[in-house]
Parts: sequence; structure tokens; C-alpha cells
Amino acid sequence: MPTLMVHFPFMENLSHPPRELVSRVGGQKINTGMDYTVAMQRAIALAEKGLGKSAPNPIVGAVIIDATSAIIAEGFHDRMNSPDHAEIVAIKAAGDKAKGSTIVVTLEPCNHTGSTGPCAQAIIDAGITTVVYAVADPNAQAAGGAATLRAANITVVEGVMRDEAAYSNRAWLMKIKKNRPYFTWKVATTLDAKVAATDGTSKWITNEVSRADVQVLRRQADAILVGTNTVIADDPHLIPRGDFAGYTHNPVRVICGEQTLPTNAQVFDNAADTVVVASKDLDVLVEKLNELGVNHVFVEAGPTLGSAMLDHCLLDELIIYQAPSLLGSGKQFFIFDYPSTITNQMRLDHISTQVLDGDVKSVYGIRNGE
Ligand code: AOF
Ligand code: ZN
Repeated sequence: MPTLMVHFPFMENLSHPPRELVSRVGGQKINTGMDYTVAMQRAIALAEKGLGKSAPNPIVGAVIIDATSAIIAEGFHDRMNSPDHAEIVAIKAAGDKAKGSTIVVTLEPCNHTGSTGPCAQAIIDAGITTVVYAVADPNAQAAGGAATLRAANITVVEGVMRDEAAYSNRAWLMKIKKNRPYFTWKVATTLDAKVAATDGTSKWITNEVSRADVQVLRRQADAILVGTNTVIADDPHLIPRGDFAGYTHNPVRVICGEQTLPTNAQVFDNAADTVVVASKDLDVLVEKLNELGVNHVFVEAGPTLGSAMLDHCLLDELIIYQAPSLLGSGKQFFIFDYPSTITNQMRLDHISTQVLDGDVKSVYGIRNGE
């Protein structure tokens, strides 16, 4: 799991003198090179502007800096609006100033001609002399950029903030690794882990701040998934509500299950595409999601579908919004009849906890045997 996942998007002004990493061995000063961490933080923050926009491609951010570490230009992959890779956006913005500069990018520059030309060659052509990247490209079609750059006598530094960049790109990396999207299950519960009262009512458990936070997560996802149960019981709209600039369309709504749906359900309006996967077979669901080209699926399912997905190793992350309330009896968010003994309890990895006006939001990673 990532050791650090704190980003500092507020660090806009990076025009500081270069910091050098210097260590002393036996009184001798050894220069171990530039510290690219601050520029990489910025590149990661830029990359994250592409969340909910880049699928089926990765999120990627790039900054071009001069010899004093001052930023010359920036870019991110904004696939909804342009096929240009992050490096190309930054190179175009830098113009002639790219000559002799350093590009700091969250993913190894590509080496292939796909929807655009190879970034490695564009970097060489722009006269950039140093390339710093965080994560090696695991996509076999595009890999090999570092070798091409080195062959052109460009200094290549890899692995700067690798864990942080990989965490922010975890949905795409999962897609490449397991040939399936990354699934985040969101649940809103009481303190005693109930998602509805015994009469089935569930509006509202968590407060407005929590619900606004969910809108951002919806916006940053590529698909929003629920079961037929949820559509019938709650008639959700599943559209990110709020002021989100730069998006051309909403995440696709995916409904999974075999129950008959009311034709006038809100999910059938034209605010977004809606795909019904009329099956309980989760392999069929995954196949359909892959066809749709989504990287990150935000699961807003109830206990039945959510627990089944967990059972099938199809949940990577749990986000739980817990209200300071108790329901006693009611519907539990998680249904599982095993493990029956304490040594077999399922352990998740705690990632973060935040207090939202009295509600508690916690994020947990799920390893699925890894
Ligand atoms: C991106 N954006 O900023 C970078 C990428 O589908 P293509 O032809 O645009 O190529 C996508 C591959 O290019 C992608 O899987 C990744 O390996 C590499 N780099 N992709 O979409 C970017 N730098
Ligand atoms: Zn590229």
C-alpha cells in the first residue's frame, strides 16, 4: 500500500530556488542531484484534473521546469476535450522555452503512435534535456519511452514519488494489471453499520457535507454502478450534482441485476447514458464494463450486490460515511455468513479518515489476496 498519499494542490507557486539533495560521507560533499519532489507533487495534482475524463486512458500530468526549478509550462491529459498526452500539452505551452529544460511527468513518456504520436520523440524534438517520471508504463503497446530517451542522450530519472503517482492512477493501473476496472464501494451508514431502517427508509443517514463529498467522487468516476434493487427501492438519479467545469458528459450509469425496472425510473432520463446488465453473473458485468472502457467504477449498490462483489474479489476500496446515529435493528451494509471464527475476520487496509461536520468518512483498501 502507498506509504504517503497526501497531495498539496495549494502549492501553486513553485518558483523557489532549486533544492539539492546533498549528503556527506566522511566529510566529503556528494551531490546526489536535484530534488524533483515539489514539481512531481504539482504534476500529480495536474494529473488528477483528468479524473473522470481520461478513460480508457490513464490520468497523466506534466510540468516543464527550468534550471532554477521554476515552472515554464504545465499540462494534463484531458481526454474528454483533446487526445493530446500531458507531455504534448506542456511542450506546446512551453514553446521555444522547452529547449534545455526538464520535464517532470507522472508516467513514463510513451513510445508508440496511437491516437497521437510518441511523446518520447516529441520530447527529443523539443530539445528537452532531462526527463523525470514517477511510474514506468506497464502498457506493453506504449512502453519503451525511457530507453528511447536515453538513446538520444537525455538524462532520465525514474521513480520520483512512484507510490503517490501510482495511487492516484490506481484505477488505470488496475485495468492494465487485472483486465478489469477498479471498484470503489461507497456506503452511508449509522454508527451501528445500518444502511436503512427496518421499514426500508434510508433518506437521509449522512449529512449534507458527506453527500456533497459523494458528488465529487461520482464526478471523478467513469461509471456509477447499482443493482436493480436500489433502482426499485430508492429511484436514484446517479448524476454528479454540482459545479464541475470542463466535463462534456456524465459518468455512465450501470444497473446490474435481473429484476424488472420501472420505465419511468430517474436513471432512464437523458442526463447520462444508462446500461442495464440484466444478469447476476459478475463476470458478465465486468465484460460489459470493459467494453464501455471505464477505469474507475463508483459502486453505490446496497448490501446484496456490494457483498457479492466483495465475495468475488471485485471490490478494491471501501468508502464508508458514518453518521453519529444508531438504528438498532435495520439493514446491515454488509451481508456475509462467514468467517465464523475471529481468526478469519476479513481485514482491510485503512487509508484515511476525515471528519465531515460530525460524520466520519473513512477509506479502506481491499487487497483481494495480494
Ligand atoms: C495518455 N495520456 O498523457 C500519456 C499516455 O491511446 P493513446 O494512443 O493515446 O495512448 C495511450 C497510452 O499512452 C497509455 O496507455 C499510456 O501507456 C501512454 N501514455 N497516455 O492517455 C498521456 N502520457
Ligand atoms: Zn504519450
